[in-house]
Amino acid sequence: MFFNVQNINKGYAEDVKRLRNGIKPYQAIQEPRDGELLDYLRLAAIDHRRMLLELGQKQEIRLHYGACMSMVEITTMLYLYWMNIDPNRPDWEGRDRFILSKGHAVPGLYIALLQSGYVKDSDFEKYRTLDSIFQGHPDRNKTPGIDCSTGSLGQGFPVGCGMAWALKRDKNPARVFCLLSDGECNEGSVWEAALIAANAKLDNLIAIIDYNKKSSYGSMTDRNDVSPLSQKWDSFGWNVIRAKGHDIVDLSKALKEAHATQGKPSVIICDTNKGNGIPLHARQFISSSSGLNVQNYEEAITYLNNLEKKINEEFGSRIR
Ligand SMILES: Cc1ncc(C[n+]2csc(CCOP(=O)(O)OP(=O)(O)O)c2C)c(N)n1
Repeated sequence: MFFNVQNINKGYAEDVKRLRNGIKPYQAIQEPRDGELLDYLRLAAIDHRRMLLELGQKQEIRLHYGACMSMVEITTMLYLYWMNIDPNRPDWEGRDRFILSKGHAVPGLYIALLQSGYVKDSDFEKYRTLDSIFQGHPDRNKTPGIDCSTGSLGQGFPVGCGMAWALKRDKNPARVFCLLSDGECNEGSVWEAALIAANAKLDNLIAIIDYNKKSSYGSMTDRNDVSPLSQKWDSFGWNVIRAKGHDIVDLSKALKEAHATQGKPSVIICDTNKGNGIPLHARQFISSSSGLNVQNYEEAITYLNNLEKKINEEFGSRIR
């Protein structure tokens, strides 16, 4: 096994999949009805974070922890619950498409692909070697489940617009989910594509912005600020939804609203924390691809273990 974490805990993604089985796609999560599912999704997000930390430590790589940790609930929600996908058939025509336009956060996408069943634990042994399916940025020719190669910010989203347009033309009901970063909204290509998508009424396109308000070297407001984001997207003709990006229930409500919106594309602007789950990142700004020393790594694992314990204690009687 590459990830020890799967031995210590209980593989919460499997529990999510068991409960998810039989539920039609695109249903909002409701409390208290879906309490157990919700708890497992939260726990799967903790697993995801621990695996990211472990990957970084084992491979001694600098893996954009901030960017990856910021989007965990978003990809957990999409891959384990929301999207209409079949990991056994990555090329199935009817699948929803996901594009990680903020391609530097690809380690997080690889973990989501592992948890949902596209790739195996053992695939991580060769992580970022020449013949590995896992490269430093998303590569659609190498990794099952990846629909678009990205890495140059501002590139994936326009491709997503083209995909959504083609799906509409082919009368394919699949959706395109495209995850962008806030710093990426500095790219002109984002706004060209946003304009086209609204004019083409691509209501099968859902842009999700990981709005953590920090870019590579500091706060967005000190650089080329993109605020007010909501007003900008609204003026480009998009249906704008605001969500708490680490809150599974709020994300599910936002996705439901986007799903129900007709005649225009939707953007979900998610308020997030860069490096969420790593105490060091909460204390101070850490530049984009910095590693973690052993002390900060262990502190993060302890923090996540305590969070897991708290969820299990609060909901334990229902869970196991
Ligand atoms: C066109 C382009 N310019 C520069 C980079 C280098 N780069 C990698 S990550 C990053 C910024 C990270 O901040 P942000 O876009 O806000 O994403 P976050 O890490 O917060 O998710 C930059 C400039 C790139 N990948 N593409």
